[in-house]
Amino acid sequence: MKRWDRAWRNVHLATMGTDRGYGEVRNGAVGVVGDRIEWIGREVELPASVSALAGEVLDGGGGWLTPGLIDAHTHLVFAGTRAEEFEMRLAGASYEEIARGGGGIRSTVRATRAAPDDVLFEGARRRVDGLLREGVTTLEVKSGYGLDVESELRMLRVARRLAEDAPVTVHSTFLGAHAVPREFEGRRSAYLAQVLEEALPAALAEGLVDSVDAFCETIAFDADECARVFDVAQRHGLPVRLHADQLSDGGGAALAARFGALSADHLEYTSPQGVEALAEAGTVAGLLPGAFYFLREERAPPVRALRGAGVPMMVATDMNPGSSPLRSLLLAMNLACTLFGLTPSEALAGVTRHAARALGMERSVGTIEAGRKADLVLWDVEHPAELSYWIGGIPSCGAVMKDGRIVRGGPPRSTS
Ligand code: DI6
Ligand code: FE
Repeated sequence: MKRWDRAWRNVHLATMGTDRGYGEVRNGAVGVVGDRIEWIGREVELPASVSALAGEVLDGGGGWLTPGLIDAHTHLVFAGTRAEEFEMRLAGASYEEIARGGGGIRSTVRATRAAPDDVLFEGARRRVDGLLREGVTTLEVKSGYGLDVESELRMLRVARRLAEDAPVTVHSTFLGAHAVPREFEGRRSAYLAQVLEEALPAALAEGLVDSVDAFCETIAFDADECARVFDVAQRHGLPVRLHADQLSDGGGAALAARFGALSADHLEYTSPQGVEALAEAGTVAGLLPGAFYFLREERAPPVRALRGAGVPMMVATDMNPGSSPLRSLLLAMNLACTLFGLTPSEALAGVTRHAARALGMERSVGTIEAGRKADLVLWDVEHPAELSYWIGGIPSCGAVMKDGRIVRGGPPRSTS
């Protein structure tokens, strides 16, 4: 009886287990039992020959092994596109003007409510496939394009179905407080009551909610309204996250910190006081360069201040049809470096270690360490910096291991 089910050898490890850098282990090996990592280290330190230890040996061909990538902020369940609004914005209209004119989120709400479940699922599944090809093994999906009870539930059911249908862990986030729907125009308080007294409890009753988010912005909900959402979420024992300070300083970062949010995301307009509040609360800063780039924003998040205050920084696609139709997490990494000044190792930490923390999953995924899930990706690159270096046309993702089993790319070379 072999000690391990399978083992990787002849690989360099970017463990992401250190506060800085890649946590490199050159010429490494990893032992896997079931869905967990059992052992990591240099191959020369193995307690016996790898073939004596493992039922199956995977030869990484001298490539790099990283933790499975994590896209910790997506709105990838939706119907329709907003390509016509893209044309309007290129012709000079602003994102806010379009939203105030009945477009924006409400446009996608109309399309999503009208779409049958299977259409919603198939569209989301195609978008998930693109992430899987890039080595994503965990992702988050938000509701927020339904904005009535049944449509919000349908979105969250699709999110759960994605995890049943694909080799990916899905964290589902309730975002009923994304926008006020047309039928509640002028009746914001009544809409929030529906969100908090009907939609959220119904979603909880079906086991569809892992965390609760809100859009804190002049075109969405103010800090007091978001605080109402957080109060109810925490009464239900749910962690919270926030879309904060994206287009203006609405005190979102400080609000998120006050409630001990897992993460506060966007942060382009976050003040130094907001940065300090995030640092004190241990809240992760979610950097979403796709929205910054696509909306042609001019003010970047205060990355230097976040770094100096020791705030962990996560990077995600924010994949959504309106502000960030970005379907590549690797491109999000490149944009985070090029537009926000992250280093390549910070960008990789942003889609592994810190992304796991933004989902409250840091004890199970996000690093290559004994006891963590065996979610691993083999890359045919000479250095892990290539993952954020190439602009599109991903570095070849040689193989993906999810829960200890190869789910894509076939074993590099397997000897039993
Ligand atoms: N912030 C965003 O950038 C997206 N939602 C949010 O809260 C925009 C979503 C959309 O425009 O459809
Ligand atoms: Fe978002």
